[in-house]
Amino acid sequence: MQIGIVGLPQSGKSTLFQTITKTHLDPSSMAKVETHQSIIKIPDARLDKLNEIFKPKKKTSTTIDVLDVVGLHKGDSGSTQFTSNFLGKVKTNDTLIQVVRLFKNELVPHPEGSVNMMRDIDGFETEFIFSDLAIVEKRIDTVKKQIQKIQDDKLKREMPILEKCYGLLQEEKPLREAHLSLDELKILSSFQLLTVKPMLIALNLDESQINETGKFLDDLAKKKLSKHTKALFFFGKIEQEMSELSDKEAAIFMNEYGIKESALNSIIREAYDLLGLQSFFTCGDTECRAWTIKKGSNAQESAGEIHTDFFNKFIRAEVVGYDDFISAGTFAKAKEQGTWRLEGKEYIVKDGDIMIIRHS
Ligand SMILES: Nc1nc2c(ncn2[C@@H]2O[C@H](COP(=O)(O)OP(=O)(O)OP(=O)(O)O)[C@@H](O)[C@H]2O)c(=O)[nH]1
Ligand SMILES: [Mg+2]
Repeated sequence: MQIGIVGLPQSGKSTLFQTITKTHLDPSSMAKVETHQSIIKIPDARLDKLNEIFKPKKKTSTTIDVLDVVGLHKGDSGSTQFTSNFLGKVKTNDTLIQVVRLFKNELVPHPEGSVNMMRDIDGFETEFIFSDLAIVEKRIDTVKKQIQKIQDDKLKREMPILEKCYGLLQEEKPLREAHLSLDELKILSSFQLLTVKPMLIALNLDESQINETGKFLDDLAKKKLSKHTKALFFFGKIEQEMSELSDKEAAIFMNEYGIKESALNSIIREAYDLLGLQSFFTCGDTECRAWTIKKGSNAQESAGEIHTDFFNKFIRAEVVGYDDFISAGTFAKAKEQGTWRLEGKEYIVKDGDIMIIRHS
C-alpha cells in the first residue's frame, strides 16, 4: 500500500512525513524538487502482545510506503500550479493525505496569503476534478471511435461507466462520493483517476489551537464528507519533536499537551478504514505476523494473501478471535473454551482473527 502526502506549499507535508516515518530530512534535501519516500512499520499493539506470548525467532511487521509528494508551487500568475508532472506523482498512490494548514505563522507565508481551511480543501478538489474530467473525456472519445470500428463487449460495458463519471465530474462531484461498484472500480482502475482515491484530510494545528478543534469540525460538517473522505487533526511542529523522543518520553509529552493519539496511529487507523482494510494474524514459534486483507474477504482469499499455494490448496482454517485467544492464553485452552474452531473457505474473516491454514 502506498500513501501519498499532498497539500499546498508550506502546509506541513514534510513535517508530517518526518513525524510518521521517524526520518529526518536535511534542509538541502527538502529544498530539492524530489519526492521523499520511506517505508513505515504499521504499529499494532495486538501484534506486540502476540510477540510477547509466542516469543518467535523472527519479528515481522506489516509495512506501507509513504510519499511526500513535492512539486506544487506558485506559478508566474501567483496561483498554485497543479502541473501534469505533479498530478502524475499523485496518481500512483492508493490513498492520499491532504495536509491543510490551520496554524498561523507570519514567518511562514501561506501561498494564498491567509489561512482558510475550506478554500484550501475545495481548491484541491477542483484541481483533481479537472484532471479526472480531462482523462474521462479523452477516454470517451477513444472508446466511441473504437466501438464504431470493432464490436467489443468490454468497450461497450465501459461506456456507461465513463458517462456516469463524466456527469458526476461535471457537477463537480469527486468520484469517491459516487457509489461505484467493485466491477466499475476495476474498469476505472487503469486510468488512475485522482478523485476515486480515498482522501484523508490532515489538519495541521499549532498547539495553541488545541481548544479550537470543535470550530473546525463544525465548518467541515457543513461540507458533509462522505465515508471515503475523513478528517483528522495533528500538531505538526510538536509531533515532529515528539517523534524524536523515546516512546515513554513521547507519552509524557502527549499527556502534557492533551494529545490523545499520535499522528502515526490515527493516520494508519483512518487509512485502513478508508481503504476498507483489516488485519488477521498468523502466530507460531518461528514468526508472528499481521496480514492485510480487504474487509469481507473469506478464509480462502485471506490464505492466498500468505501464499498462492495456500489459496489453491486450501482445506480449512483453524480460527480463534484475538480477544478470545488473549483470555485463553494458549490454543489448547481456547479449544477447551470452545472459541477455537475449524472454518471452511467461505468463512468471512474478522479483524484480529488468528488463523492457521490447513492445506494439501
Ligand atoms: N507554527 C507552526 N509551524 C509549522 C507547523 N507545521 C509546520 N510548520 C512550519 O512550516 C514550515 C513549512 O513546513 P513543511 O513541513 O516544510 O511544509 P511543506 O508542506 O513540506 O512545504 P513545501 O515542501 O515547501 O511545500 C516549516 O518551517 C515548519 O517548521 C505547525 O504546526 N506550527
Ligand atoms: Mg516539503
